[in-house]
Amino acid sequence: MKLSQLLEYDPIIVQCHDNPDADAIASGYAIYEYFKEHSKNVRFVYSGRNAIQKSNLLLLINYLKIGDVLEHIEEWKDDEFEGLVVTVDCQYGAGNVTRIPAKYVAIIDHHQKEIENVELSEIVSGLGSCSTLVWRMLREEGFDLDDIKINTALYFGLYTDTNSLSEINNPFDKDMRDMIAYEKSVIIILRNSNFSLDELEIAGNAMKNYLYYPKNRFAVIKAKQCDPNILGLISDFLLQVAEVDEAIVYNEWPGGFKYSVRTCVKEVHADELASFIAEGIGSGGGHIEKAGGFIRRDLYEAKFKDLDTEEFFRTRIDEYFDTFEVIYASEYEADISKMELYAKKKIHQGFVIAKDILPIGTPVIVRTLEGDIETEVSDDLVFMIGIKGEVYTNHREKFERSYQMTDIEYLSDDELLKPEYLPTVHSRNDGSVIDLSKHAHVCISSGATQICACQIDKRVKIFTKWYTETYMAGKPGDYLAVRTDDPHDVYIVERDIFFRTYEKME
Ligand SMILES: [Mn+2]
Repeated sequence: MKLSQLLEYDPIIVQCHDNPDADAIASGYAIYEYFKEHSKNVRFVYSGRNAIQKSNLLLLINYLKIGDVLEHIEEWKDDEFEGLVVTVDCQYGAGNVTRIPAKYVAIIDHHQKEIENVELSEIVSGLGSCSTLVWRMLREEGFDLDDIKINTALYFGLYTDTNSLSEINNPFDKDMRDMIAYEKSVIIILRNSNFSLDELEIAGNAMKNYLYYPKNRFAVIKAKQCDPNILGLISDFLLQVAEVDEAIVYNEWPGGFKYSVRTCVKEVHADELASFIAEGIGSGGGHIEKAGGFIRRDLYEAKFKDLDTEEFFRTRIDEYFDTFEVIYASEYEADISKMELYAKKKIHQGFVIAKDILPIGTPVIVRTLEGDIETEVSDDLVFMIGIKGEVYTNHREKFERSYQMTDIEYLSDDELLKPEYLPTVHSRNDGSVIDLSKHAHVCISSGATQICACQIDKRVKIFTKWYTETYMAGKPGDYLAVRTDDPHDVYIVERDIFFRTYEKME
């Protein structure tokens, strides 16, 4: 979606997520200014029980002179809004943003995609901040980015959303960090106004009363009511304790519990844990290392009656660990006596010989809808594009054994489903971006590939032989597959892809 597509609407409401953070305010404000510039009747709003309290957000609002512009509305009491609601740094319909009934809806966000059916959507999950996304969209429109205050706000949005820029890995984030002109002195003040004295006391008291569970190395802290952003600061701190691999900090609100999750081991993604905690009683999500969520009190009480909240978090997190089987493919011995033999159908797929598009030795990120894959171009590396556009890597020799190469261009083959985000390869040397699908050709599986497979009945995380840093998650109903010619090539195939790709051998 392009920003200019939204110009046909009027009036417009730009809405941040509830209890907005700096990224939501900065990106929302930049969009608001864009609409103002185009003479739209536009409002800039956020919800959540409380008005913004956090010190640096108040300073930011003051700096941008938007104290009278940014409206806090607890809930929408009027009739359906006749214009367009644009949610920024969140997705219309998701749990972290109060619903404003509206005739038209648009989404601009950088979190994992939660909401599927909104046509006017720009959701780019790989980005460190929504500010980056807005910066990119404004540049595409040729919008004048000379406004130092907007730039400073956007920079601060990226700064706060990437753990003080320490978690930047996306080239777009890097571009903005390196290219944008901002007021450094303002950033220094903002980043050093993270706590109020009251909050210092809340955080200090909370930290004294941690609960630690050595078996799975997690710690839980219950804090008093405070700005939800403080939960993140406490959990960032808590995670840095050597004994702690997963940190959960929460507090109670009349409507439920707000919690923040931090993780630092590759077996546990924070977004997954956060969403597991809230399953059926709220919502949770975020990024691999940082996430959060909200549990609704009414649903919690209906399900757990008067279970102590400390006890709830403890049992829920233990359940999370019990629910998963972790498989390290390179040392895994699959029990193939319980599996059945399948052969790969003669299906079309895409492929690119890596060294044809980048020099050997180039460190790259392959960006796909499913996430990023980090690897290095080698003499025998082959990028494969599966039937749903999912990307994985292969080795030349194995590839040639299992597939027949053709001259058909990948994009011109109608048999292949094209994903909404066409995979790209980002060189980590110079930030250049190559559209993988434009270089891909079609290959046809020779049918020689045979696997043993069985349906799984619990959640599985696999560190495959090829990606040892991040796991591939499987859910009950998916298939666990082992190649017959390589017992350590173990992977998960989603149920619907499985039946389109493999057929049972008699
Ligand atoms: Mn954000």
